Amino acid sequence: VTDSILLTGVSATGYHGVFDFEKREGQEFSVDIKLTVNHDWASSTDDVRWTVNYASVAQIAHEAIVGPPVDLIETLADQIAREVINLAGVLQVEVTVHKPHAPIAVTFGNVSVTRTRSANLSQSVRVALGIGSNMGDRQAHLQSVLDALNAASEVNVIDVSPVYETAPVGGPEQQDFLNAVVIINTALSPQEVLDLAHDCEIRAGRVREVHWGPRTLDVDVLAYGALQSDDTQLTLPHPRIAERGFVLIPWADVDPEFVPLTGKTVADLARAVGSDGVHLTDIQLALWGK
Ligand code: PH2
Ligand code: MG
Ligand code: MG
Repeated sequence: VTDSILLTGVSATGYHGVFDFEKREGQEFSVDIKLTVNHDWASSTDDVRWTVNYASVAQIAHEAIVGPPVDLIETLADQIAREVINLAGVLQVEVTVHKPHAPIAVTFGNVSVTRTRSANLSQSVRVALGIGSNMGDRQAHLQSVLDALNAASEVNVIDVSPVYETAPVGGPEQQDFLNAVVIINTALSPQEVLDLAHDCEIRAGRVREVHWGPRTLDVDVLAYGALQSDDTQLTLPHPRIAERGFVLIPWADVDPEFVPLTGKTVADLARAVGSDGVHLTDIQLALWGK
């Protein structure tokens, strides 16, 4: 990802420094912050909720400057970096703290320190994918999703549910499905996850002939962290999860405590919908791919 947000010159009087007179009299501190983010989702929705609000970032920097005095600007930079990296969607942050009037006995232009922190991929967004197949080698099609996810960069495959054989819900008369749910952690944007899901479907030779008809492979994004979106391309959480045993039963096996809908865990939703037409198989998918 190469998108960024640059915020410069957040300045205020602070009382940081090694010397007593610095803590007593105070002086100007100025902070620059460079965020590495992913603009895909924000620009496609034009919605500030899907990006990092730079006003919140400025607020964090300002509060650190005017907050409790510390000795070193390194400490100040790190405090700001720690808080900013925890904002949802920040992949990396570079914080520079300037102390333009530092007590230095010779003429100088400026002095600053920079602290960089990266989001740990294992702390990135948790995504649930529902996978299904009812044509051709169904098990091989499901396995191909795990293979593709393992090969993708910025994706950590966390878990895969047991495989269930399920009666088709809706659509024309068709064969039973094999269904499972995969949990990944990823730094990809929702749009990138959707693109990856579509790549998997295409590689399995999917053709979209009949709406809700038989398919070699269907990969649905069930949830992207706590993101709620009514984008027509990608509604999140997936709009029909609450009615679908073939999604909820396997999902409850791998992430029962996750809360996709207000106040209801996956386990709650699975209990409510029941397991009619959803039968456990002994098929095991290879989590780390083949
Ligand atoms: N997918 C559908 C419609 N109906 N039924 C089952 N049992 N499994 C599916 O994956 C499935 C379905 C649309 O995506
Ligand atoms: Mg589907
Ligand atoms: Mg689909």
